[in-house]
Amino acid sequence: MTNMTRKLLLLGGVLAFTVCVTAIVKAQFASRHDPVPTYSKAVDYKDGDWKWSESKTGTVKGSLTFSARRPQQPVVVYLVKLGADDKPGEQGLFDAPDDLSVSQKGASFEPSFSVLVRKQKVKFLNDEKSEISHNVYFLGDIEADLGIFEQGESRAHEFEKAGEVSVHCSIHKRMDGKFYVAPNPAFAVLESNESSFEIKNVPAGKYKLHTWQKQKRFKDFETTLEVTDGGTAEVTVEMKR
Ligand SMILES: [Cu+2]
Repeated sequence: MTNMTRKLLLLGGVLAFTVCVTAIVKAQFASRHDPVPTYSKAVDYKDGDWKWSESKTGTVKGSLTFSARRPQQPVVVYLVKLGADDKPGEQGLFDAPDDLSVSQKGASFEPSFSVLVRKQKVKFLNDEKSEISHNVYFLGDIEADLGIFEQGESRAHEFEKAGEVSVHCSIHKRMDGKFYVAPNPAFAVLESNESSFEIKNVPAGKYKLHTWQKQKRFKDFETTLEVTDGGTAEVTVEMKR
């Protein structure tokens, strides 16, 4: 082997190694910072998901502005339907989306972050390769303890209430996750690189728009808006310190 060949081989090896490491780092980064919301497409559904008595629907379109650098974390924009007295009213009937399955392999929740909608069920699987028991309990706006369950078992919970949920395991202190349960399907999840949203097929009526941040660096914003049949309500969501 000539010196040149040796150098080329070495260079090739280093290159392959770098590509490999980059891919691994990227995958890690993706799982930590690019959560995959299971229901982020808001009301872009097949017929019948929103079983409101009226079929009049409109769109809510908006953009977010930030008074300072935003964290690499998603922001959820969601609508709460108001009643005749301008207080939160019935949120309407809608089909719950498919169950979300959460793996517990390697003593970590995967996905560790998700935006759900009320009535959605989450199934926690103890899919460990060896005999490791897990527990699941919730803290926050929804509190519950699903008990301890062994390898191969699972526990499910249906989220009736909207709000923020921290997910923990009493056995493994470092196992944690976070859910945000939206009150109805009229919401949008904006990843850290997104600053505009569109929520379609929103039943006509008055709403309060709110924000929820995975990392609370700004004051949450809220405003009242009206959705008219075939109309588009435009809103600027100002996230300030
Ligand atoms: Cu555990």
